[in-house]
Formats: sequence, C-alpha cells, structure tokens
Amino acid sequence: MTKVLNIAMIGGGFMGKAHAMAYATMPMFFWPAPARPRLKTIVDVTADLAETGRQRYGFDEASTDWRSVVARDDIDVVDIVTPNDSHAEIAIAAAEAGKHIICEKPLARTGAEAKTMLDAVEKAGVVHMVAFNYRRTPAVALAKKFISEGRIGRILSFRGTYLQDWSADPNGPLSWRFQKKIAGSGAVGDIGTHVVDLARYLVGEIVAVNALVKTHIGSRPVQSGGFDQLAASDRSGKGPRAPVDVDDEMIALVKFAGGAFGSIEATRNAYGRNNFITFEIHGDQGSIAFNYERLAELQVMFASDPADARGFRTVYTGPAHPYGAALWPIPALGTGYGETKIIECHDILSAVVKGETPSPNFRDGYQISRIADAILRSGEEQNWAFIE
Ligand code: NAI
Ligand code: SOE
Repeated sequence: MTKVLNIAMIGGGFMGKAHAMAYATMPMFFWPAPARPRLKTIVDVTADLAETGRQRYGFDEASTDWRSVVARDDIDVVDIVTPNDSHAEIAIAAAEAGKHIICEKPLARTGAEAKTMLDAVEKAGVVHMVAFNYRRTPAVALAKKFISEGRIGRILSFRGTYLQDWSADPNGPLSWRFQKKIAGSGAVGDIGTHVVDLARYLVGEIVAVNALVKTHIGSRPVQSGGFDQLAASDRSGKGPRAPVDVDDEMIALVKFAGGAFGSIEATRNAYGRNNFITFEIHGDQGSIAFNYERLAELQVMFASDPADARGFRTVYTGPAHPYGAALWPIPALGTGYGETKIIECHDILSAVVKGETPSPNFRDGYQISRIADAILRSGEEQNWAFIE
C-alpha cells in the first residue's frame, strides 16, 4: 500500500498555491507514487488567511501557530512557503522536532543564516530540500544529461540571465520583496539565486564573482502587510512612500572551479521580459541554449554534425527525456511551471521514503546564499569576491 505522508504547509500565498497543487496532482503523474501526500494543516498569519488556504487548497485543518504545528507527532513533512525572514526559524524548529523539510528559495537571507539551517537539519538527520525548481524543467534536466554524457565536451563558458519586468514601475508597491529585513536582498537573492542554482547544477561550483549591483528605484508606495502584490493593479502612486533598501539589478562575471567562466544577470525591471531565464553553455564539442519562456524546448548544436548541417536545432522535450515518462505522452504537448513543482514534490517525497538526500538540498542552498553574499559584497567593493 502507498505510504501516506502528512504535510504541514507554513504560508498560503503564491507558493502555497503552487505546492498545494503539486501535492494534489503528483500521484496522477507519478504512479505508483513514492507516497501519497495528505494535506494535513496549513498555517498563515491570520485565522482568515489560514482558513481560506484550508478551503481553497484542501487541507484538513487551519492554524495560525506554526510552532505547535511543526511539533505535532502526526506531521511528517514541513513545507516552508513563507517570506525569506521566517525560513530559518521555522526550519530549525521543524528539524529539532524531527520533521523532513522542503523550504522555498532562497534558503535564507544570508549565508550565515543558511548555515544555521544546514547545521540543524544535519544534526537532526532529517531529509531536506530547497525549492530551486527550475532545474526540474525537463529541458534543463536534458541539458544536464547531455553535459554529463560529454555530448558538448569540456565546458568553456556559461551565460545565464533571469529578467522580469514586474517591478519596473516605480509605483509598484513596497512589498516584502523590497525590504532587506524580510527578503535579505533584491534581484540577487530573489531571482539571481535561481541562475546560480542552474549554473552550479550544469557547470559546477562557482569560486569567484565580480559584480555590478544597483538599486534604480529608491522608494515605493508602502504596502502594509498581506502577501506580495507582484502585479498590483493600483499603480497610481498615491499615498506614502518608503525607501527600498535592496538591489534592483545585478550583472556578475563568474569563475567556476573547473576552469569555465561566464556571466549571470538578474533584474525585475526589464520591460518586456517576463520570466526570461536563459542560459547558453559552450563546450569544446558543442553548445546548449535554453529560454524558460519556451520551456519545452532545448537548443543544441554538436560539433560532430556534418559541416553543411551545422547550427542549433530544437529538441522538443517529451517522453524520451528526463521526467518525460511521468508527464505527457507526446513531445511539445506543453509543460509549464506547474510541472516543475509536481516533479519537485515527487523528488522530495521519494527522498523521504528512501531516506536519501535530494538535490538541491540545504547544503546547496547554503552555498548559493554564500555566492549571493559574494555578489553583493563584490558590488559594494567593486572587486572580485572569492567563495572559499
Ligand atoms: P507571498 O507573499 O505570496 O505569500 C507568503 C505567505 O506566507 C502569505 O500568505 C503570508 O501571510 C504568509 N506568512 C508570512 N509570514 C508567515 C508566518 N510567520 N507564518 C505563517 N505564514 C506566514 O509569497 P510567495 O511569493 O509565496 O513567496 C514565499 C517564498 O517562496 C519566498 O521565500 C519566495 O522567495 C519563494 N518563491 C519561490 C518561487 C519559485 O519559483 N521557487 C516563486 C515565488 C516565491
Ligand atoms: C518574483 O520575482 C518571483 O516570484 C520569484 O520570487 C520566484 O523565485 C520566481 O521563480 C518567479 O518570480
């Protein structure tokens, strides 16, 4: 019989919805499922929000007290989908209570904070994952497969971007994502870390960075409480404004331990770009290119192709590719953001059942936070920053 794992979800905003959808649908895709998730309890800051989450996402119970929830004997997995400032406190308490943990990215606001979380999960011996889900896009996993098989040879360079435009309007609200005490940093931690995860996954460890980091919009209309209004409709700019104390944009040169080099860019102010996560990787035997805005496709070029047929070709991911057997039966039927979260849900529950350490885990999350720290430090000092 399929094992049942009881889930406690802390936070019911954007990611609460994405993770709840993944728990509900994962066994429809991955069957036999590693475990059947039971949506036991959802926690939010007010009784109204928690109850709305319960009804909307299908949890048994609602609560406003994450401390008592993570300590309960009948909870197996704690899913942390709150803003970044509460990840550490919740994760450490959950680890001390012996719960397995999936925590949204970035793992923490700083490398030092992430280290306290890593220490707690390792001490407790629980399974842990950080939710950098874009590496679970089938086309990205296919890029990893090609690189691991040596199909593009030795990696020479990586160019990665994450460009969005939801914060380009100076009258967009000052949500938690623009407040250092809550978010830790701006574009660097929020979206740059996704590219750092992809770079480490595909190419290897990053050992040094040299970055430009800037805040273009110095103040925004105050948004008091509530969850992040990423695309708020009220852009009148009326009402009091408060300072933005995080970065808007960064461009970094990066050096990899294996000798490759490259660049990483992140901004949420790039008009016309929505979820423009791209990478282009050049090897000495070929190249790979990916754009999340066309996420079912991988562009590949192999140097061994005949001279008269050289050039990038489009591979449409489907059943022949990573995770494909569990998804849809025909290539290019369409996969989306939801599928990355369904795959992520499968992989964390599978790791829990098998007692394995999945990737990316809190050690990866810690290392990524250290790299984010180094990017910010380099931006301030206008110099190379090294990650030992
Ligand atoms: P959100 O603002 O939409 O929702 C956050 C929710 O957490 C709200 O319902 C809020 O009331 C609740 N909350 C805040 N503090 C809480 C506490 N102490 N206890 C219980 N509930 C609490 O935020 P969103 O977009 O869902 O982001 C949450 C996390 O997910 C962040 O770390 C963010 O960086 C990450 N994220 C990851 C994405 C990905 O693609 N992997 C996409 C969007 C967000
Ligand atoms: C906002 O920039 C955001 O929701 C990020 O927080 C997520 O990590 C990203 O995947 C989508 O955009």
